[in-house]
Amino acid sequence: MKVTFGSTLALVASLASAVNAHTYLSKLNISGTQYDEGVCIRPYPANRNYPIKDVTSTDMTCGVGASSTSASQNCPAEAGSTVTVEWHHDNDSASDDIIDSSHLGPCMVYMAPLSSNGEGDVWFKIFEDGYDASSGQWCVNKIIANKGKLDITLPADIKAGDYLLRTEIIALHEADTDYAQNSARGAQFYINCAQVSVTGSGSAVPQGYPIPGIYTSTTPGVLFNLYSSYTSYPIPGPDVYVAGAVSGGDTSSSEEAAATTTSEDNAAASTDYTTTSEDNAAASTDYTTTDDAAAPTTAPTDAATEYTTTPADDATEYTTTSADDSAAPTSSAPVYATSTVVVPGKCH
Ligand SMILES: *[C@@H]1O[C@H](CO)[C@@H](O)[C@H](O)[C@H]1NC(C)=O
Ligand SMILES: *[C@@H]1O[C@H](CO)[C@@H](O)[C@H](O)[C@H]1NC(C)=O
Ligand SMILES: [Cu+2]
Repeated sequence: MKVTFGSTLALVASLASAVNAHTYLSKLNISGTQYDEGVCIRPYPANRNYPIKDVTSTDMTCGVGASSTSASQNCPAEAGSTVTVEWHHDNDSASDDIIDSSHLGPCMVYMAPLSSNGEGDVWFKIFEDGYDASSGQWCVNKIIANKGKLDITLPADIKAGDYLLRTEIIALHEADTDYAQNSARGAQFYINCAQVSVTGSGSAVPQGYPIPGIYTSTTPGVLFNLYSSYTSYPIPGPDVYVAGAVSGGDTSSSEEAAATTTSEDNAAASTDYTTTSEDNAAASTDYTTTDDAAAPTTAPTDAATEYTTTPADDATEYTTTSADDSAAPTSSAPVYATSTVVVPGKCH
């Protein structure tokens, strides 16, 4: 009996310490107006600061259970304005410690039209900050130093309308292990969605990608050894959408048209794409976007193949090495496993 009792105490203690190491999105400050906890952030689950680890789960979209909830209002935000997002560990008291300093990793922000509820190829990345080798700082170091706050800028040219604003921190302290191989470890995703009503005269509809779907458990940057020596970190997911990179949301058709005209000379692809095809006007804009900027660095044979794949695949392929391409999904609609029970991650 003594042994059993002792074990129970140990388990309780370890669960308690796990709870004491996570984080959640608490507040927004949009162009100087503060929106307190919960105002336009989707309601929190019971254990609001727990991570998600299964990248195939629909919880990856907006956090645990948040695909079926709605915020009490959509906070107004002018396109191009600054949004300060603010994470907290336990609560929004000034003394809160934000996130455990063991939880090093990147921060990212994505957007998708609210009407999609985050389903489909709808997510575009608007911010990312990973590891800065010159200062040795991760995004997580910065938000701890800045009392949980991080400034991001909404793209200046996106079409007005209601959007989901999805914040994501990946804590890498157990990311040296593939979660699919060992569910006791793996990268920890801290995800929340706010709802914002964007105003402005823009018309851009950036290329969107599916969440879940943009990461696998072995995507570089999801699988990452924080305890090795490293000088850079591959931030996973599509490249950041830069205002001006698309006009009117015409992306895939013109990209495909342009790509087929230039595959004989991939080394010069970045030049070719601004000068060829009957879709020239659209192409020259499109090929300054995120995906294509990275394209010329891939091997010529891969590039020829990649440009004929669907746009949803491109984000993954262009940000990974050519060796990964054979593993990239060939369909824009991969089959996802059904949602599984969320197991709180072990924390230090
Ligand atoms: C919101 O942001 C503005 C502008 O940065 C700042 O002056 C204000 O103090 C912030 N509000 C809160 C409650 O932090
Ligand atoms: C905030 O969380 C801390 C534990 O981190 C706790 O001690 C404190 O009482 C909480 N404050 C409020 C207002 O809930
Ligand atoms: Cu944690």
